[in-house]
Amino acid sequence: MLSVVVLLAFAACACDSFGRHGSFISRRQLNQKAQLGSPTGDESGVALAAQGIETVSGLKFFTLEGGMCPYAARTWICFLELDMDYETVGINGLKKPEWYEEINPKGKVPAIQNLVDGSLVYESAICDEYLCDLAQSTDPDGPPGESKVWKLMPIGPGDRAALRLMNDHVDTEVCPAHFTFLMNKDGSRDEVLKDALEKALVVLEDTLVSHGGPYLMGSEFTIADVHFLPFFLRLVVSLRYFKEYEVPSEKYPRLLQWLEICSRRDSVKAASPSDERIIELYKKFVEAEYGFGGLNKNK
Ligand SMILES: N[C@@H](CCC(=O)N[C@@H](CS)C(=O)NCC(=O)O)C(=O)O
Repeated sequence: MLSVVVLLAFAACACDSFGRHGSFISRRQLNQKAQLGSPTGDESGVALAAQGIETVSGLKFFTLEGGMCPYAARTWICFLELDMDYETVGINGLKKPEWYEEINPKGKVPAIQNLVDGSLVYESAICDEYLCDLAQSTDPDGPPGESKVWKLMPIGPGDRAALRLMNDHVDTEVCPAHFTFLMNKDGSRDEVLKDALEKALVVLEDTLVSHGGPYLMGSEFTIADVHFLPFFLRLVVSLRYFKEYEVPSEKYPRLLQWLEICSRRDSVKAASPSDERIIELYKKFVEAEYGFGGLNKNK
């Protein structure tokens, strides 16, 4: 049943075009380019994907055509925040090219291919940290010894662990609670499911308070914000439309303020679909008959 929903998502994503960021290369164009350099057509999928495209960084970003995938949105935001050069390759989710299995054996987006050293990276959380690792540098004017400059990641081991724990909470608690509530068709269970979601959201509200905001890790915008943003945006829009549920501002003032502040960033604007497109896509989820709870267990 899950695959039905995934297919619906792909169907909704497949026909759209990208927003203003990232040069879009279709599968057909990519294959044409690949075939030009591969007269015998017997190269591996990775080689095929790698041919014919040049960026300074040599980084290719695999995402769904249409740019609606919230996982890929995370990595997209990181590319933009880190000001990294990259080439976008849109994958048609309904008709994934065979070679894509060699980029990501799980067949999912996002994925990154580094043409310089051959690295293949997938899973959004890992892609995002990978980009931070690549962008990380040493401040020549810093104190003697190591003086690392990180963007989007804190430096201290404790902070880094806290960030990863928060991301884990989003994936394992918040996202499943959102989808379970959204998809529930038994009205008598709505209250319980709403409470479960609110309980999961309290952790993030409390974190904003304890870290002092305005961002989840404190004064700096980090991967923790990136990780939750695409999902919280979809949560707010979908629950308002389908459940007439507003995230209560008296209970979550910091969280709602956080969404507003983050939404002003160019990177977030670029990777955020309009409310209309979110509703259009989620209509397909909500109208599908299914028997599971929690679409996004981040598997
Ligand atoms: N755990 C993965 C989830 C990624 C994911 O599920 N992406 C969806 C699109 S939004 C996908 O590619 N699904 C393809 C499939 O399941 O075959 C991550 O964090 O990157």
